[in-house]
Amino acid sequence: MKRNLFRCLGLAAALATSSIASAQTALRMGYALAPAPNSHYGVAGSAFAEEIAKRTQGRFKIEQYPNSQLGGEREMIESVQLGTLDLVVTSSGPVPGFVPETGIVDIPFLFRDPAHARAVLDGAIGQELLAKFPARNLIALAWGEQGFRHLTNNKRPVGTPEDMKGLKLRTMENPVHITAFRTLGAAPTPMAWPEVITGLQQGTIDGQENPISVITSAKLSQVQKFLTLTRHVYSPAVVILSPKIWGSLSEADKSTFREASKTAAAAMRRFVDDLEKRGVDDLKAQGMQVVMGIDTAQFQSTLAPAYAEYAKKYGQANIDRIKNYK
Ligand code: EAX
Repeated sequence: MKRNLFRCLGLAAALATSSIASAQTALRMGYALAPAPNSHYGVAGSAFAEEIAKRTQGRFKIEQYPNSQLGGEREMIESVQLGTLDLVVTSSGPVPGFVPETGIVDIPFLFRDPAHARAVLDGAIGQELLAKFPARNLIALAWGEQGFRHLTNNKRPVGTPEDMKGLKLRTMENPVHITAFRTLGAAPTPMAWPEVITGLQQGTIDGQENPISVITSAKLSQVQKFLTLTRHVYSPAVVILSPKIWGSLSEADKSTFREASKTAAAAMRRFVDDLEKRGVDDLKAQGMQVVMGIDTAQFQSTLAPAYAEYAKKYGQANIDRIKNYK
């Protein structure tokens, strides 16, 4: 009698466990840098994971794959498009290769400051851009943030466009950036992030450009001597979901995923704000020689031919709409 009872209890427990397991869907999320608390991507990933688990009572579990484990950002976006990866938190770098219109946000010296950039991206303009992703088989949930990009290199302190001449500069796989650095006189080399550190160590590239958030979390002071606070581009991030997953969600869960991505974006922005306060001092303490600023107008006038190309590609009215946004 007792043995039957225990057998029934065991069966009930097994059924209960398997029903919880089958009721839980694990989603894989990839990103380029360290997990929380050591990078803005990790902070976004963990904030998203916690929010999803809480709001869906554990029906969804986010499994994070940090440190470019699943490849460079372009590769991860392709995997999300194909449905072999569920989520990616990526920089805007490779995105114009999938959604061409987004390249407008990568134009040098377009955004005045973080508040301007956040207002544009969270407002009508930014939401219009996110709405262009589904036609490219990607679901963009929210704009996150990396911060303003700066220049690092091993050759010399850079203070003017003249100093850029001939610099073998790694850029993201982004046509707007490649045009900009070629126009400034550098030798731009588009390269996926996972190859950058080795390239700098081996001298195949002299420098790269990234926000303080990336320079610190990737410990670039170990492979780069000079930093110039160029603030040449505001670098957004974007949380992208696979359309395969999106199509399987109820309306309520779709709203939950959007809200959780906004929570992740807010966590990213807080992380970047905090790092901007102390990141340069930390990099100086780690031995980097820092040029604290440039004559932005001088760089902008050198970039005139690039701006003419951008106006042709994106429309001067669209560029001005962002530039003048209050
Ligand atoms: O982690 O490829 C890049 O430079 C991007 O900023 C990337 O997110 C770095």
